[in-house]
Amino acid sequence: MMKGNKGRHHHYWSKKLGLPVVLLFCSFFFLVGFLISGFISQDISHVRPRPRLLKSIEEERERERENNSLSHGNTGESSVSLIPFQVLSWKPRALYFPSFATSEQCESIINMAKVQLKPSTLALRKGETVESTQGVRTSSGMFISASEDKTGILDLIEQKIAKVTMIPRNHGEAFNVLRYEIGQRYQSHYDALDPEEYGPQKSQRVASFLLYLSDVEEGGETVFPFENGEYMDWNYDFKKCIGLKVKPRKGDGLLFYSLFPNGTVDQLSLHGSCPVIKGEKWVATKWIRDRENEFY
Ligand SMILES: O=C(O)CCC(=O)C(=O)O
Repeated sequence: MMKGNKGRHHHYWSKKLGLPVVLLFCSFFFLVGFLISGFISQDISHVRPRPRLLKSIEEERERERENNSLSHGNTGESSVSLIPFQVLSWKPRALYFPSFATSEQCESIINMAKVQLKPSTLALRKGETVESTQGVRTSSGMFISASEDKTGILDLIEQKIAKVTMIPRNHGEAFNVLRYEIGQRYQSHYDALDPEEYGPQKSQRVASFLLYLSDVEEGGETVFPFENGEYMDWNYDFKKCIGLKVKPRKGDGLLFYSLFPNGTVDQLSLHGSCPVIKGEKWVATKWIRDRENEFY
């Protein structure tokens, strides 16, 4: 019954006004609606969220992260972590983590280390001596484990490294905090220690994590001369510092793998530190092994 009435009304108006007028009306309302919506969206783009609003947006995101997380195991975590990274290379496998640590954390590590620096040493191959390897690694450094750092900063950093590598903390060696002054460098080398060259090893270095503690004005890049395997020149001149160069940025992290998943050494993981040309370089290295560290 109602349906029939509506149909009659519709018929009445279109008959009375005529189809072209109805169409004109529709177009007019469409146009007005379109203009108003454009105006509103333009206006909104100029409005900056106020700090209180930002806070509530952040809280909302935090809640979303918590809501997005799954029920976890006894050793898992209750929320989703957001740790941004960039794949720098697949050959070797190298990842970059912007803002891995805060500026204050970096400064605190430097302050802890700078009173204990000694000339850096090297693992020696069979037949090598301290004299024969002079000039290979000219930085100063010191070793510190997370448990020795009473501020708790190295503990936090170590937890974060374990999270991004998914290799438990007790596979890591103590942090080696290094300072490079102008002209100082580390010639290209492998972190993995081949037992044929270095003698029997209890465990092998799988990966290395470098936390840059300072910016460097010029030079001081971490360099991977054989990246992608295109120019594998064994007579490589380290002074040229050619290859994939990673410029240190305070608070950023670099992770690369020395071993393939099958446990063999990735020949492309050869790396070093270019000489500092201007400024000073500070970096904390953590070598991560394939077995638990018995001294941990
Ligand atoms: O200082 C760097 O950029 C590289 C350090 C390094 O190669 C190492 O500690 O094994």
